[in-house]
Amino acid sequence: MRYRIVADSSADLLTVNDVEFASVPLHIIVGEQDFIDDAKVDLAAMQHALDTYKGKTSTACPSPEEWINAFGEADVVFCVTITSNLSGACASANIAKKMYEEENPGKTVYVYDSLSTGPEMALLVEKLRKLILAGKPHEEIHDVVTEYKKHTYLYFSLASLNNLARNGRVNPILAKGIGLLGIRVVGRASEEGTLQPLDKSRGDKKAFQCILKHMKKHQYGGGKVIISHNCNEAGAEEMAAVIRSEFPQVELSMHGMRGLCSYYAEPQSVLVGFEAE
Ligand code: X90
Repeated sequence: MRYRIVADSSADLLTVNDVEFASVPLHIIVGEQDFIDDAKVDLAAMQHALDTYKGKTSTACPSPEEWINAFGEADVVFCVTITSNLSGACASANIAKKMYEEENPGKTVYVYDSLSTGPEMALLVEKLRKLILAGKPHEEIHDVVTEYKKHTYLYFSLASLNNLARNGRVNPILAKGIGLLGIRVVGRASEEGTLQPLDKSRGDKKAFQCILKHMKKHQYGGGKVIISHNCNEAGAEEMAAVIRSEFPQVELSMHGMRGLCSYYAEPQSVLVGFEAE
């Protein structure tokens, strides 16, 4: 049986070691330009276009056909999507699942609505990878991942909410003043899979302390952490140092965001996905 993991590009993953994996790109639309969020996207050119274009910009989720192409020939597909409350990607994946299963009797597609994005999706993918490599049957993998998902979280420090507000993903009133004088909004992916702002902080340092405080409220006890950043490697390092100062043994990785997350979590933003109780 061929098992495959498929995730949309908001997970920031292009490859996953030792297992079959495919990333399905979302699209970032800047005027006439369609930046397809795959391995070839020029992130600097995209940011430049965003900084200079005066008109409306937006994003688009993958079509069911794009998902089906990514399912390939696999017998079992584990498909991880960005939150269904802010994107059509999950609905589109569910249509693809139905079509794929109808056309290929005996094949199974599991769709996981992450109710989140970025690093939290990457944690789910990593869990799926481990279970596949351990040779577990797909029914068991599904049960374990469904349970695991209840114990993963995503917090953010955002340097601007402009693109989120302009595209109707947060209330425009919230967007005011964020980014000016280094003001960050700290918040999390809510249980419904929406942005839940919690605090405003001046500067990264305070924002990261605030994130650690929230992690501990979730009984964070040193579980795995994935940090992503948009042009803020120093910030990601600092967030990591804050966590390590209290949890020196933590298994932690960091990476730069790909296109979709970079569009909404604008430059200087940092996302933190973690496992807790
Ligand atoms: O379908 C589409 O066009 C994609 C729309 C995505 C909208 C939201 C993306 C959020 C990206 C922002 C910070 C983390 C928020 C987590 C909330 C669940 C990153």
